[in-house]
Amino acid sequence: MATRGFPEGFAWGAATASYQIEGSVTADGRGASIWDTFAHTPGKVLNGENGDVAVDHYARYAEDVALMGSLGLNAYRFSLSWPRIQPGGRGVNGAGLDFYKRLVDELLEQGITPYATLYHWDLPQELQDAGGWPERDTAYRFAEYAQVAHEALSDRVKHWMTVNEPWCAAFLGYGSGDHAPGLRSSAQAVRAAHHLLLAHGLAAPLLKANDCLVGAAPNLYAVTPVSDSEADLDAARRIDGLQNRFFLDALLRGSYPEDVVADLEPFGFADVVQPGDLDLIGGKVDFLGINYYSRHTVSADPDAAGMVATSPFASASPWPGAESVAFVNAGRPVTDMGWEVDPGGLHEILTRVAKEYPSVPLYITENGAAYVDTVADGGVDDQERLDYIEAHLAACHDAIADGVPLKGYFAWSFLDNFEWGWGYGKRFGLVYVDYETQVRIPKSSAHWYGRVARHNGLS
Ligand code: LGS
Repeated sequence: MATRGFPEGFAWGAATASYQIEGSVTADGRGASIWDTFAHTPGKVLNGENGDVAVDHYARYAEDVALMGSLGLNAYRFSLSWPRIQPGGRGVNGAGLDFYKRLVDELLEQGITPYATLYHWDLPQELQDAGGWPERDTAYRFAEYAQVAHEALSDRVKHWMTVNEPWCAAFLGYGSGDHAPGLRSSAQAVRAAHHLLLAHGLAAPLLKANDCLVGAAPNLYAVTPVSDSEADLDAARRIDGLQNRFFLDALLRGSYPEDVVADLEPFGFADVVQPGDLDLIGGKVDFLGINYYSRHTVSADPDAAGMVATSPFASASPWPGAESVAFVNAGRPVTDMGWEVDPGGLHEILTRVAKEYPSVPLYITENGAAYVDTVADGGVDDQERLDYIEAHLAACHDAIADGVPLKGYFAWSFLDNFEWGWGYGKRFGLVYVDYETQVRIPKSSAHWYGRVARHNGLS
């Protein structure tokens, strides 16, 4: 097949998040985050695992960056740990900031462009003790933290993302309780969702200084009803509304979809939004990051084969007003998480966002798959992961051919790591990590992806 080239300057990267890889949770004055507390609470993470050591990236960052460089990546998306930079959620911890300065220096030396995410779910515990994201004040605290991080790093980091997957942070953290801080209240979850977006809106103008570009990274899904019955269509409208339109409309249009606002009325949503908030939130992005993994096929029949794999302990619903919607397996192959592989859904999301919210440069800020990996002869042959990424890159290529302004792709994840409620059992990395020895072994997918990056295209 002819080479399917990508536009010049395309960012070929991989992504990680602080709590999932860094370890060293008490080093250099780091404070505690809600994930430290949650992971140390029995029954919240499979096998009682936690991020205390993770993949020791805090100590091994230079080796990790060198490996990225040798594979051929030209971009890296990582997140900053808020409690390293502001232990307790206030002030400035120079030693914590120094780690990110060292990391960024190493990246630039390897010719790798840094893309920094400010909030990938590790809220300082003290801010949760004061109420966390359901409290409006947390958004103002976030803007202060963003300012501190920007001042220290914006000479060298030009791409900033405010919040990663605000849907997860709000609805899994405060609604279903599957993620930290583990609260189960739809009313608190909808407050959290708005305040995460407000945090974005307050921080974005500060982050633009020094010629920086600002984005956010919501997780979007293709959504289809299992039939075109009125009830299933309405189930799909509700899930699409909460998962996609709520965040897209707020970030890109400065409004919330009327139907979603109406659905959230019983949870007190109208009282959460203050005059002027949506003007602050809307239209502040220079680019939009999209995290894409799968499609939701939904049914209004609560007895339909339900499947929402957000945690091994999945309990309460993370969908206010759509608690009885069932998630149906539509028969596609699944990954080790049980999530269906649907690259067509990525093409659908990209073309939809480009059409309905035009003129915003897009990045795929996460895409990838967990599969069971086996080390044999010193290597890991992960053909299924390679196939998953290749199919999704082909979908990106098609979308670009259709006119979508896609500027880059970040595989989730660079390294195997702490997969939240699932602990270390689920491996998403391009690079295998032996958790006993911390030895890194690039999988076949890493070697292949590096070649794609070097050639700027699929062959
Ligand atoms: O490790 C996380 C990855 C893995 O899969 C990362 O920290 C998050 O930003 C992100 O949530 N990640 C992720 N998301 C996929 C969720 C898929 C749920 C699919 C349900 C299908 C019906």
